[in-house]
Amino acid sequence: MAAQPTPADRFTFGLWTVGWTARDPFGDATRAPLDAVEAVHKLAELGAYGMTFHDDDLIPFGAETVARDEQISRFKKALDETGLKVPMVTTNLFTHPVFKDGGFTSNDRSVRRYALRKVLRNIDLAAELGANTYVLWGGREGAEYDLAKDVRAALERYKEGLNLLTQYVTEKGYDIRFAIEPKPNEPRGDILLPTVGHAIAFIGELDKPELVGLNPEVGHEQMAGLNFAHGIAQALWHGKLFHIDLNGQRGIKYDQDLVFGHGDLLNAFALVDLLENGAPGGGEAYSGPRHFDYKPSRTEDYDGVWASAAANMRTYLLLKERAAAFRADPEVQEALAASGVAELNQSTLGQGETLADLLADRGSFEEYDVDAAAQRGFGFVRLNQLAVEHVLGAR
Ligand code: GLT
Ligand code: MN
Ligand code: MN
Repeated sequence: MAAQPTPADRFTFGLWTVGWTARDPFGDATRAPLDAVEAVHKLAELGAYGMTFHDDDLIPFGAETVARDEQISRFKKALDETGLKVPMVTTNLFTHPVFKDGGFTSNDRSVRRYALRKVLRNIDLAAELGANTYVLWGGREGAEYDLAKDVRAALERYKEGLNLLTQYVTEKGYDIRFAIEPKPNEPRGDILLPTVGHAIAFIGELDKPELVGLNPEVGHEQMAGLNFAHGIAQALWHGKLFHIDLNGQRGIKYDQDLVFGHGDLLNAFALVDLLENGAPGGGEAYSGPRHFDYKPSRTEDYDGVWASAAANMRTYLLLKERAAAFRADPEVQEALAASGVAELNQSTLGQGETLADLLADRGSFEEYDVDAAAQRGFGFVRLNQLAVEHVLGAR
């Protein structure tokens, strides 16, 4: 089994993932802090391609310029030694108490100005490190109380913030695009831009929509009871899948950030099939980094942390292998055809056919045998069983 990751697989990890010390709302940290340099070496050994970080993961909040520069140069040295890349960078606009009512959409204007400056400073570092995606997760952009947040005004301020960021990278000539990460709730009671769909609609209102896309996370859509593979298919269709956060989630509850595949495994299979092979009828596959945003469970020591990091990559590769076998199986191809999956690629009107032609086509309506057509069985269950058998390695 080819489940040994290499940099060619383009697996990346947030420094905040393997570096999570496992403090939660009910209990203290169960692990000692992890040095960024050690994380770089460990991830490289495991076969990862890159690492990502928030400003404050790498450089403690409020560090003096000298300490900041020193930490950046230690980090760059580790990247040089290992060849690990930094394809994405992001900003922490959620930990410090100043962000308790949000960054770009805080009711306090001075906080909004500070948040923008914090992001702009870190974009310079992202550009210096060669990152071309900048993620914006607005975990504190939201509210607990409906009357305490003017959502219309908050969206205006969010838009103002994004417009300033796209203006900045354009003026600086940076090759950086922004990726909004939706989440329905947690830490706020309700977060703005809660799902892939909300974020796509918002992007359409921006000055430079071509510079803004999405970083959807498996668990965040599943927390809202949504189908992640469907969300990703739509993001691809809009040309907006700029980045992705892979992890696992078991149903509608708090954000679990489990290892990829440790939640809804069949949906993870459909997702990997889509990312690797594109939709069954063609269309764009995903070419960006396969980024894991998970939390090594609080029960694990550092051996468990590194084992869980490896598990994310191995599970992805196993599913990739299973997806290739699924696609190559003649019985699957036959089942896809019988189910009409390929038929959905045919346009509903024929080549050159007009609306008037459709209206004149008696066979499509007046003489259409609705009852006969209603008899058709689609065979979707058989197709799904074939998928299950491929996932289980039974075929
Ligand atoms: C935080 C969050 C993640 C986001 C990170 C990027 S921070 O850990 O839970 O989903 O991707 O800001
Ligand atoms: Mn999450
Ligand atoms: Mn995430």
